[in-house]
Amino acid sequence: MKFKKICVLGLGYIGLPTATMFAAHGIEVHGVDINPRVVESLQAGKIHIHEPGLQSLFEEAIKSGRLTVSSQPVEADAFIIAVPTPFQHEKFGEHNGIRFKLADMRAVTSATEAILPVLRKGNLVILESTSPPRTTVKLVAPILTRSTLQAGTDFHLCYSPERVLPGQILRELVDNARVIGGITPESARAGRDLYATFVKGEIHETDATTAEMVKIMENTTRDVNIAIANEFARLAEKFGVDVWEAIRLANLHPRINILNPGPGVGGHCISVDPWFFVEAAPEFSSLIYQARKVNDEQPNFVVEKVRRAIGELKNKKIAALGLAYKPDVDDLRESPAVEVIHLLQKEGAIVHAWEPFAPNAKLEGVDMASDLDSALKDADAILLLVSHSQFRTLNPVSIASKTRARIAIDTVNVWKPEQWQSAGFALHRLGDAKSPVSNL
Ligand code: SAJ
Repeated sequence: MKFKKICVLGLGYIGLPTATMFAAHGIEVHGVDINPRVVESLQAGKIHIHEPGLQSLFEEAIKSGRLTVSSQPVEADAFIIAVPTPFQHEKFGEHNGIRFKLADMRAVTSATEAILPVLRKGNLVILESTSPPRTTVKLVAPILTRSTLQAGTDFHLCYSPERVLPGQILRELVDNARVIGGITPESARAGRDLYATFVKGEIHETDATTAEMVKIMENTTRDVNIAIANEFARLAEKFGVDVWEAIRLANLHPRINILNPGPGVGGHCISVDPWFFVEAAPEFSSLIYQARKVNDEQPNFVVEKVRRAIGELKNKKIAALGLAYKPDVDDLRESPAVEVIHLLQKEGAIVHAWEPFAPNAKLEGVDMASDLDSALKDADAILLLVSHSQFRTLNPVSIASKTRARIAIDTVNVWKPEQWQSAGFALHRLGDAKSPVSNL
């Protein structure tokens, strides 16, 4: 199948790079977003997210005239839906005493409905949003069928998960293998033809529900693996061990690859997607559920660590470094760092937070510093929550000159204990019962 024009619904972390990439490869692209501020910013040539390399590629696409943006879909050969599928914040499901989060599919529903007036015979519709198993056949197809066109016969319908890592999206969009699940083999083939425009990785055709499951399985596996790393950190502290050293040694085994403990699992993917399995089949998801619980509880473990390092938390001033959900991104969604700050404040601590990737972010109940120095000023302790590159290279001697704090807590294992100790700090590391050395 040949594609001259496509329409991408949802211009966020996935939709915007995807739309830009198609335009950069000669396809006429119309991007749609329901947020007027996003549309306005993009129409003015400015991207609203931080992703290396994207701004310049986007500018070129806009200048070439191949990429346009508005709030309404237009007729096209193919439609890609890349809208958020978060979980509901107020409603929960329950099964045999297990309380689980529920997927909020409103954005997928309304994006699909928005396509209805412009859907034509022979079109291809692709859902990219991570979705519970069977969403394509049970939610998207019935909505599109309201057009009187039949899914699979009059138009093609696919599910194709995005698998790109924020921070490396442009490279991974091209190089990663793609899975395309069609509701018919012909749909999958049409999906392949579209993504082959720029994908250099292998493209695998399958059915839509398998593709949905593949996506959730990937992120669930990572969640479970991080949960076990977080449990190892707790166990190491109990047994007087440095978990980072233990992990390094365990990973010398040819078939072991333990991930990194940290303050918890955040972002809009890994902390959300496993719930899609738990919601769909709680009777078969007990391990997945437990892993979610371990990771969601990790911010509490960090707060306990801080308490052990500085004693009573009430009225203690803490400089919290990093709010993003992971290193070198500006995304604060479901960030464990933010959760740690809220919990510390609940205990009466006074937290001043510095996030270099989102210095102007407004977060309810979080006191944002305007720069590193003002976060450090008057602090009793420094708490590192995200291993942004610029935090990794901080010079403890220079930090010591900017603050009276002499206690530092590193939850992500990037500061070198000897360096911080010789600069006068007691450095406490998450998962390391051996730090600080002076306490041995
Ligand atoms: N984290 C740890 N320890 C680790 C690795 C990560 O605590 O060893 C934490 C991070 O700090 C972060 C969270 O886990 O809070 C998730 O970060 P991540 O880098 O593992 O993943 P995401 O959410 O940025 O991207 C994931 C990727 N999925 C997998 O690696 C299986 C990406 O390929 C997906 O495209 C993306 O989810 C998505 O959109 O689903």
